[in-house]
Amino acid sequence: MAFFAKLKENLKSVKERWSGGIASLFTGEPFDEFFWSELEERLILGDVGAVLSERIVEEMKREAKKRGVSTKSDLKSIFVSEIAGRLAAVEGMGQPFTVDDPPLVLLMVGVNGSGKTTSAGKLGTQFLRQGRQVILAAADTFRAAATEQLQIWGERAGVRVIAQKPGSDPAAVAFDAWQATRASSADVLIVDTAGRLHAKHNLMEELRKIHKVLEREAGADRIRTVLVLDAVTGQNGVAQASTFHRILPLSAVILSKYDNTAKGGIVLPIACDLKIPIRYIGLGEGIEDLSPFDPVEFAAALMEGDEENREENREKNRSGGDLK
Ligand SMILES: Nc1nc2c(ncn2[C@@H]2O[C@H](COP(=O)(O)OP(=O)(O)OP(=O)(O)O)[C@@H](O)[C@H]2O)c(=O)[nH]1
Ligand SMILES: [Mg+2]
Repeated sequence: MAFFAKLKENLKSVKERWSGGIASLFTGEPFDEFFWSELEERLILGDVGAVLSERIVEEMKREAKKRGVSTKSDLKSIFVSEIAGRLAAVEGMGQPFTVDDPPLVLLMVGVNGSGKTTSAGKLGTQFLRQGRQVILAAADTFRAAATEQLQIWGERAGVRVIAQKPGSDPAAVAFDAWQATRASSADVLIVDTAGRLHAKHNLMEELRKIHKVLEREAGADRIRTVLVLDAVTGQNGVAQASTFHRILPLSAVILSKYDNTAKGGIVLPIACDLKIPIRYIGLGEGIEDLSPFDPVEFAAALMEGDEENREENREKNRSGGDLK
């Protein structure tokens, strides 16, 4: 329950900064062209992207006409179902990984500092709590402190970490870790990798090599490539996701640092344009702070600000203040 409350609280803070502005558009009076252009603008400001924002607004217009809706408040449910529907249409959206045929291999990828190591630790903890035996692979051999950081996570979670010395071949670490997974009949192997800029060809090739080794040893069906995307990145995150997806098809996005972002609209282009499911969101730095992404709750939370805004307006009315 605390977990759910935290998610709600987090979505609330997102709403206050971005979607609060969206919710306040949907009050009372009949709508006009100005309403639609304002809505489109706010979607764009929230990282939804220009083309997709326009498409969402067009679809809403069509739906409003079809249903004969004439007031802004009546448009709310159309908006919520438009957003939730688009997100939920992506296979796997909001669904945590399951270990149906162990061992499951998760390859964590992403740009520098996106939250890969932290997310690997959080995921390891969740699997452990499900009674699964987990192994973490420190395949970030680039940064000297990286292995140590993963080992700290491993200790905290009570998970075994397979590592080699700094500078060694990350694909060799992945190979070793797979052998250890097999030898100990572990259920889940989580491979942490070094941060890499998606635009750097040689670094992306290195990633491909790690994947190739795992694929050869474990078989493609067991491997899930997981992009950890910093929610604060904004529109550049879409470019990141698109490039990683082209190099190695992604099974999931973990949207990290959701607690830090002023926006949240990036989930829409990731889902609608790239068709990658957002399976989890990171809600803080602690081991507990990873939650499945809930598309319906996300969409509904965008409208929750409305109640508060109305209350605020009522308050201003009572004190004779300006409603604006
Ligand atoms: N607030 C918040 N901070 C997070 C979250 N996830 C990770 N962080 C923080 O982000 C920073 C970077 O996290 P790491 O897990 O080291 O990122 P990384 O992708 O492994 O970084 P590199 O290995 O250097 O590429 C750390 O200070 C984490 O505590 C999150 O969901 N919320
Ligand atoms: Mg790391």
